Amino acid sequence: MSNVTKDASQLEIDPRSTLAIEARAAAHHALSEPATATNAQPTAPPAPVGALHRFFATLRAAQKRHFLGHEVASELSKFLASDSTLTPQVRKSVSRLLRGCPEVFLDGDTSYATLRPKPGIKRTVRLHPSSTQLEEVSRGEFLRMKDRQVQGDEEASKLGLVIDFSPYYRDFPQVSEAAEMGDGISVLHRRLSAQMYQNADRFRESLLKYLRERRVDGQSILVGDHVRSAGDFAVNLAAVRADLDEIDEEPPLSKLIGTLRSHGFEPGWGASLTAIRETLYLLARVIESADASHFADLMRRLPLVRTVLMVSPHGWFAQEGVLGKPDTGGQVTYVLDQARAIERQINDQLAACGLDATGKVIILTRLIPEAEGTTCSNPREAVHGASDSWILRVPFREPAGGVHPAWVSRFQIWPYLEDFAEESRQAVVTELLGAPDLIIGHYSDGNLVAHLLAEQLGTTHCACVHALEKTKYLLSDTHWAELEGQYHFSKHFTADLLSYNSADYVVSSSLREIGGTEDEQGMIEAHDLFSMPGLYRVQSGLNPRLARHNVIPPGVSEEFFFPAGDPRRVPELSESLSRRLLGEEPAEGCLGTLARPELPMVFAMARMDKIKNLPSLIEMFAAVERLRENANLLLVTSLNRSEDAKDAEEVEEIARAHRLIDQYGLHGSVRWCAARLDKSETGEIYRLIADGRGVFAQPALMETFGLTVIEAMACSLPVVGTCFGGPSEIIEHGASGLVADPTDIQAFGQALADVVTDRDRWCDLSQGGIDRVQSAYTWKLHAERLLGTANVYSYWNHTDVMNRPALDRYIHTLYHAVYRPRVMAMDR
Ligand code: UDP
Ligand code: LCN
Repeated sequence: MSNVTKDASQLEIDPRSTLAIEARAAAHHALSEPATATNAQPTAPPAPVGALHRFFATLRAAQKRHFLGHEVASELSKFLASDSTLTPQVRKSVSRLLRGCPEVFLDGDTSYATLRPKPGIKRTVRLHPSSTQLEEVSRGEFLRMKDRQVQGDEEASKLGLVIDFSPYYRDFPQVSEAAEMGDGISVLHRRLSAQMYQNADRFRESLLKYLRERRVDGQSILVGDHVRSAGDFAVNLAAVRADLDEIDEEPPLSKLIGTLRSHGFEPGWGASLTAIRETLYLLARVIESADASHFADLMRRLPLVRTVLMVSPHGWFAQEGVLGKPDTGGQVTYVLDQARAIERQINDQLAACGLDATGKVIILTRLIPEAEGTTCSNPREAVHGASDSWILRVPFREPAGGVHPAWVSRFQIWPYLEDFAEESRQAVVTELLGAPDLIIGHYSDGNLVAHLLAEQLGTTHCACVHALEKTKYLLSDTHWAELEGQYHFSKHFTADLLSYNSADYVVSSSLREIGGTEDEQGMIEAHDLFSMPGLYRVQSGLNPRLARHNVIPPGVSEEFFFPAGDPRRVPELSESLSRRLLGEEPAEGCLGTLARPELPMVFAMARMDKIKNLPSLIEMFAAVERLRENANLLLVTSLNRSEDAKDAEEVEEIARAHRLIDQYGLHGSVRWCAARLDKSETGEIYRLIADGRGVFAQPALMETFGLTVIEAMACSLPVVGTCFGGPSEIIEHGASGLVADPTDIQAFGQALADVVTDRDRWCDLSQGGIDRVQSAYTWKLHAERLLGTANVYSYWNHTDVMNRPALDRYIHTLYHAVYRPRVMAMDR
């Protein structure tokens, strides 16, 4: 065994496991991008080898063998600052070469590194002391070297399972420019439609077949069954357009439908003469010319989705009284808001297409009999604010078939999911009277179930990511075996590989989730090349450059999250909330008496997970005098007593926070409330804190997106957000909030102090935050894009130009040979 093996207790969550944080000076790239897939290992161009030898020697002096991205970046900036012999040219090229490098290994006297010449592209290289140039090594060899560090030579040299998805994506379009990352739909569409136009007859036939098979409520739409050939289709199209052109005044829709039907067309092309003419114009352009942009516009306009199934099994899924409970946060808010927005968008689209039908959305989750006062034991519940959206709860089963009564942590959920999917399939088909038109999976467990259902029902699968645990827990791949008892990462990461590869398209909330930036590896990208020693080596897992990744950020509910100056505020709600949380004698569950209640509040509200890093906020508050003197700290979490918590991480975090308040003597400046606020109260607490010129703190060690950030911004409350993950993309630093490094206690604390002590700055950031959310983060935008994207992917899947059968068989094999046996061996 080598000296890098850690025991499980040493394994801390580290946000920066995949992130480099400094050395960001260089603006260009040292290596050019390979023309082919990420697996390609072209020859490296000359590198500043002398300087690299010296840099790796300084790493050796640190007595460590493995350096993660942020450590490489910080060591590199120290090295560049200390070595005065380096010429500017050499400095620049070393910085470029190692920019965003996710890891360096020192293996004996040879140094290995992963280089990232561009976001989403990795090279594996090594440097031997006697070498005069960097040597490319294969991904397999690189992973074997990594395993050697943990397993020792003998074990690591054995043949083991290698997972490699790259052959299945050989012909799949990929983004070539970093700027296109997150816009997979455009790239896919451009490339595939160009291919299709090369065989125009085949394309017309396939489009006709696709349109002819569309149904709404069992009724034929768009094109009638009797239009059999592409030739007839084109002739009929010209004829119907000519007839429509002769109509001068807007006739009733029934008459327009009569005209359509007389030429073999069915309803669904529009609700008015103008709309039908426009859509048929797009169709004519698509059939006659090779213009992909018309094709995308056409597909987005068509009423192809009426019923949607959303899958979100874990946590406590309900509309009230659950946020802040373990495993229960933004995803629940997101799914409920998404369901409402999607239903609304489907209804708008069906009406605009002239169809007399309405949309229906089912949210499938888990039924928890021991519901702790929530509605989680209710099998069917109407979604508030929607017309025909429902929460459908299906129980988890014990091996003998009985219902499992209690909540199950997201880390222990795996053995229940296959039975859950099977029972849910029947419930969903009964509820919708057939298969849904679209299945949206949420997070790892939801996407595994969505994958099983989509496969059986033949439906398009859209995967929403929310969070990827591998990037949250430092070294959770390499040291999976030690963590298995508590976290079951072997099942979790395998499920992620299977379901995110099987989904037809993947929706992320931020670019960080996909291919990251030039300085930081993205979260999907972190699943491209990794090893779980003794289990398998992943040579190509999730490729962030495939044109299946799309950034479609969520929004905030405008009903609850509006600016502080808005007349919709309810004075009674403000007063009662202020009394409950901020008053001299607060409600039960609030700890701490404030010596100077008139001071602005540094406010944080989050789950008590390690990753949320709330105890560090206490340290920041204590460490920066300017902050302590000019503000109070308000924490709102669902629990504030360890003895009430059931989740192991929660127990630890609560205890740590209490210790820090005692240690720094912060009584008198901290109010800590155990509360579960409903949405109107949440909106109002942000506004109350904004009334007092406070600030919202989001110091997470890693945040996939961060709904609280946009909620606070929408409510006029300036935010200081973490530089790790989504918040750094939401907040334009200095304009709509501040971004700071939460591992730098002083820096984050100073940023908070800057906001509360400078009135002009506060006003600018407050207004900047409102503007940012209103222009970029609305649910309407989200629903329009998500459904438009679904139409396009669903068409391309139908045409089978993406070679799915081989990929599906590989996923099936891994499910049965790797995932399932491990899951079946778990207790339930
Ligand atoms: N939330 C809440 N009470 C809490 C903690 C969180 O109401 O004690 C809500 C918060 O308003 C937001 C969501 O839960 O809507 C948290 O979402 P975010 O994306 O910030 O974090 P997550 O918990 O999903 O990691
Ligand atoms: C999960 C997270 O960790 C958050 O960052 C997101 O905002 C939330 O899901 C909703 O997507």
